[in-house]
Amino acid sequence: MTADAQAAFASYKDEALAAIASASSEDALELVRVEFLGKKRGRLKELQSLLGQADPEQRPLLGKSFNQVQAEVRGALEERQGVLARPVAAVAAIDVTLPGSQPVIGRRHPITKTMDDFKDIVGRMGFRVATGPELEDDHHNFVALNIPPEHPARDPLENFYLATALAGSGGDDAAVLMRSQTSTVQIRVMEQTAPPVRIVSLGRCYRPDTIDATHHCMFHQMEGLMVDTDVTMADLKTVLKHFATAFLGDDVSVRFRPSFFPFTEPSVEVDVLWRDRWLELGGAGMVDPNVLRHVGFDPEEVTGFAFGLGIERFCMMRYQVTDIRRFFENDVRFLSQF
Ligand code: FA5
Repeated sequence: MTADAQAAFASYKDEALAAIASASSEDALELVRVEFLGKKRGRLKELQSLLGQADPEQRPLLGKSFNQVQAEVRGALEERQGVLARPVAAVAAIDVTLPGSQPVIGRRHPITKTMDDFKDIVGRMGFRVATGPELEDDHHNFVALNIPPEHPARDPLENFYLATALAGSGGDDAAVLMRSQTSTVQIRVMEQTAPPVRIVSLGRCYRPDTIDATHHCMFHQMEGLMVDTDVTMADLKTVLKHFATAFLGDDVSVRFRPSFFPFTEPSVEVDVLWRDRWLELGGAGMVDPNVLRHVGFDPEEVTGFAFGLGIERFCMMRYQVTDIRRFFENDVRFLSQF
């Protein structure tokens, strides 16, 4: 009987320790506890009854073994409980000096990605990237772009003027606003560079437009400017056609519609036909002689074209995004699709 009881204790212990080690959650471990240590129906109960059947003189020895086995199983269970209760990250031994084994979960925002693609495409056509400030003065946002003081584009309802500017008198030269277009960079570049000029500038613009599926109060434009001795409207269309084809594919047509911008003459709206739909993507034209004179260029010697394209609109076409607001909501379910 003693040998049988000892064997039963040993197999109880082996099975209990194996079950504890393989329990992978606190719930699973609780089931193991009930099975092996439960007071009412568990396996412990069977062992106790073996003790009860043993000869009285053997009981002290068997009782000692029984207590040892029970303590060992209980100890293993408590240790496992402690491990399973800890957060996963703390369980794994982390060597922070090793390279990360997780796949990279961060990615470029679709607008950033689109801007990078734009820079690649126009870079191949010889355009270098220029930058300019997002907070602008009256001179670069309006005056040098041939926008007179009474022009509606200067209206406070059309622009985000800063408080200092609004406190000043109307038409104040030092007025500061959040730039409403990237055309400001044309001026900044021409002020610093002698012809020939071939630049693009990509960045944020701000307008108090009503926000809807295709308009936002903050959006991005790509400005293009080329000035040389004999730049023509044909060059403008060729560059835009190459650009649109490189970004959207071969099945693209570009159309010019007559329009008006104070800083170009003639001026056009640029439409793109893509998958049977015409979409307006920006404005363009030949740089107005007044603008060239303003920066010290001689309009008898050089001509130029300029364009300003809405980056969100291109991005929406390419990735079939139907609402511009998605770009700025920071919803990872949307952003992770790109
Ligand atoms: C301009 O901003 C001119 N500066 C473009 C230009 C540059 C003309 C150089 C001539 C020479 P317009 O206001 O049309 O033009 O804006 C150009 C493009 O910016 C629009 O076609 C559109 O794609 C985008 N855009 C304008 N407003 C918004 C807005 N609220 N939300 C999103 N995109 C906008």
